[in-house]
Amino acid sequence: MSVKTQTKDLLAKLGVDAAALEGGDLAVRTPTTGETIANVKTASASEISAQIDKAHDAFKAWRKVPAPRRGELVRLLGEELRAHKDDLGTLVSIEAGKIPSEGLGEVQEMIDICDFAVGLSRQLYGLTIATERAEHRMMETWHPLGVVGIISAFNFPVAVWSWNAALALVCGNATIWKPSEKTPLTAMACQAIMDKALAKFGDSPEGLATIFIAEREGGEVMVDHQKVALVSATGSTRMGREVGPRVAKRFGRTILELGGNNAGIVCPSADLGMAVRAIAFGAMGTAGQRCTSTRRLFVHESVYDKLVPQLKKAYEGVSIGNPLTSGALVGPLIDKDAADNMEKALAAAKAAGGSIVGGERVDVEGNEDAYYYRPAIVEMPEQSGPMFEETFAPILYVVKYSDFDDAIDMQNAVGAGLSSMVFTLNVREAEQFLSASGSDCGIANVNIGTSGAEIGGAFGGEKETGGGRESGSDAWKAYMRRATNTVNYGTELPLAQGVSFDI
Ligand code: UN1
Repeated sequence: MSVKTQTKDLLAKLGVDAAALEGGDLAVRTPTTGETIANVKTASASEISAQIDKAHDAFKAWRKVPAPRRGELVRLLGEELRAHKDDLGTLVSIEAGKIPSEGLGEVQEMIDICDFAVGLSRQLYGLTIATERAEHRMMETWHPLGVVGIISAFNFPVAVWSWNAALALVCGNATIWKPSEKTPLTAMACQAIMDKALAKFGDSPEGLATIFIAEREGGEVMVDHQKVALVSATGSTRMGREVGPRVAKRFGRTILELGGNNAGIVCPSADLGMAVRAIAFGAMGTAGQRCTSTRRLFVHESVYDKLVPQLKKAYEGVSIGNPLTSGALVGPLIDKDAADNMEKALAAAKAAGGSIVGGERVDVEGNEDAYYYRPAIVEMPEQSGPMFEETFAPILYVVKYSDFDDAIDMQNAVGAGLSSMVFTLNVREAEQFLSASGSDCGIANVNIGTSGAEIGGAFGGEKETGGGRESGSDAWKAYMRRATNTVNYGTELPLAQGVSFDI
């Protein structure tokens, strides 16, 4: 069966109308073979605007629905995702090129966040705060925000939507989603799944949770629209630099989850076997196309000559192939641009004195328009050149260090601040790494890789990563507005700070 037919069958099973896959202006390709698998229609600016207006009306009704009842919609979404996990996971493999286990893992992440959000729907709480005035009560309440616009990237084409949508919906918001133009089919499948949950739920307002397929200009309509209270954008730092100020200009809110240039430090006492496995998954997994992928490694001089050969062995042995037809661990890069960026970074690394193992293009099933590469390890004399930038490809730069403070400084010396790890059995090093003067990232791990975070924690990072937090912990607060309420249940009207104003 051709991959195009397989895609059509899967989409039909997931509930997407076959007519939506042909005749549109946006060609959709699979990175697994490079062939075009659908042509979908993009939305016009006026269609997007009308959709936002409708979402705003839906929000006005949805905010009055009790939060635990809103949780029921997300519970139903989780049930539908459980029922369609295999098909949606395979579709992720087709459209984003992930290996089956990672495609399924992404859908599991969606199910997990739904479970989390259902519980959260009974825990949207505010504080009661001591007041300085007699017979008064001061408290805070959290209210729904409005329409939440979601922008997601190709590399997590379904999970990132669910982190945002599950939380936004239980918090009483409407959502409107612009998926990456590289992965519209998985988004259409998610919408079909959402529609099933909405139908089972019964009485939700029309237009509560929708998508639109568009290129950049379509996204701009949403970014600039006054009725979109919050834009949650996941993607490159370049995209965030544009979205952030545009939304701020109209005093909208943003959650930005942008690039990562994640590093690890391997200390003298590290369990090297564990470190090799964590580094291999972090740097080669998802073909280096996670925002949490491991890109830089600082290895203590006393273990360098043990660790690096083990890593090279793992790299030489790793299987590269079509995720749909082989059991390979490394799939394709998303497209030619990604391949060009990988080649450019490797050339720059070489010019900076790097010594490279791997990094060659690999022919898979003779598909010229598919871009498979052997993951590369680049030993660098020092941190320089391309190490300071995020290249969305499986390149791992390795630098030797002798002083732990220097290693932390090198780790923190880049623009991005998403994820980090240290491998050590030394409690002083571990605690220093996690302390205020340690890693400056939003995620700092000990004896665990940089990628593959659970949904229970807040996800996001500092500096050029944008500062936003999604997913677990109290990330929900970004999807709500806070009101401080003071109630006077006495017969006097005392003023704060002892001010008197007798009339
Ligand atoms: C991303 O690459 O945009 O921590 C998100 C991880 C995943 C999410 C990655 N849970 O690697």
